[in-house]
Amino acid sequence: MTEHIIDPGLLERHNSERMTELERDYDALGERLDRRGIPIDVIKEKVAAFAVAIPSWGVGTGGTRFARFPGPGEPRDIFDKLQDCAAVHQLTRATPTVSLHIPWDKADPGRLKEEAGRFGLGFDAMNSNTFQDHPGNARSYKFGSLSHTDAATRRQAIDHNIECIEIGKEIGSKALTVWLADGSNFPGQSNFTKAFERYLASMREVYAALPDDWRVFTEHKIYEPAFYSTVVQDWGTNYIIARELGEKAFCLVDLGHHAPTVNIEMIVARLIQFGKLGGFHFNDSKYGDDDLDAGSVDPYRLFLVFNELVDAEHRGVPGFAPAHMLDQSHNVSDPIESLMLSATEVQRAYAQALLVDRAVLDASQDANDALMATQTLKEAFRTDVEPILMMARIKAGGAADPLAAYRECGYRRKVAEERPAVAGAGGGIV
Ligand SMILES: [Mn+2]
Repeated sequence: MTEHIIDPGLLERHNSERMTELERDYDALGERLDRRGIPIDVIKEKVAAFAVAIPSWGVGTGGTRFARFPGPGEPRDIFDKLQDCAAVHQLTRATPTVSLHIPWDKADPGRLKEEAGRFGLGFDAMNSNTFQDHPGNARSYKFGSLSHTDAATRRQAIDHNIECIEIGKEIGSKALTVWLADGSNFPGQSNFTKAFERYLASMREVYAALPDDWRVFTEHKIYEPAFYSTVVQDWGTNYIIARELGEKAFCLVDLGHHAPTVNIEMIVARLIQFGKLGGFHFNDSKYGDDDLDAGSVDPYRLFLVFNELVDAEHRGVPGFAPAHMLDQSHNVSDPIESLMLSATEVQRAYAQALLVDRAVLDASQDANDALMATQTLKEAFRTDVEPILMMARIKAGGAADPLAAYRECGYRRKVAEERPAVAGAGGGIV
């Protein structure tokens, strides 16, 4: 029996107050979609089955390199974080798994599994951390980790990644995500070729420790914290890594890890075409790796990414199963509110992409009818799919309006009383 974080009676009232209007809106949208040959219930079922993982670090208030302004009721440890994740999932029904970050979330695996199980949560990809020094580490990562010039430092980083796999095995995770901060700040500081050779050699050892049913996701990032060069800086390098390592290695696309003008949806298409798309870290950005809420700045770009995913789904690409994760830093909003809305925005982009008339799009592309092709995408993007999202959530036991229900239930006030303010709860940005 799953424990509820938020009173089910409150949710029932919340939903029943909105049901009459929602049914009318849903039927009206259903009629419109019917004219386009789209059965609304099929879209609703697909949306209901769509899930996105929450990063454990996302429920704490984030920060910048200047400061962090903690909010009330910050989670004190991974068990508080799991509780916050459960609140997000109960209201949205879209976030059944949590992605852990080691060593920030290190705890007894048995207890982790038990606590997550209480709330019906599972564990998504494990995230390793070799971008900062941890107490007890013999070697420093100041000048790198998996690609460090010093073999003993590389060893420490390799062992840490293997430890993440070992913990993950005990709690039911099936993937390891490796984001590498290694790079250089000065021209000449690092030999590009040697650094990449060392990285590949290290990753081969990590790869060898993967169980057969696991995947490893490597995450590229153009810059930061290194500002001149980064070892895994772009999708081309990432593709080479996945190809070099083997069939369990895939590329992870963090939407914020590209230059502002880069065509991310095309990268997604390329990785799908060559069987190396592992998954996503969803977020949004204006300038760099801003880690803003998914869909908050450029919802059309998010839609265009999902257009590629639905295209692959539609074509039945073999083995196509990308992992969906949020990776955001919430500096000025309540992290639970941001995570709920972001999960909803990702679902929205998926629902809109499902509405694209693929036959018309194909025909327009073949006929070089540029305007009709782009209008076909716009028609889907302009469709207000909110009634579908609401109905899918309610049917799954969530809230019609997660934000309103969350504010109504007083969860933040309650945990603020239970959790005295703590410093450094690990609102990381990766
Ligand atoms: Mn990321």
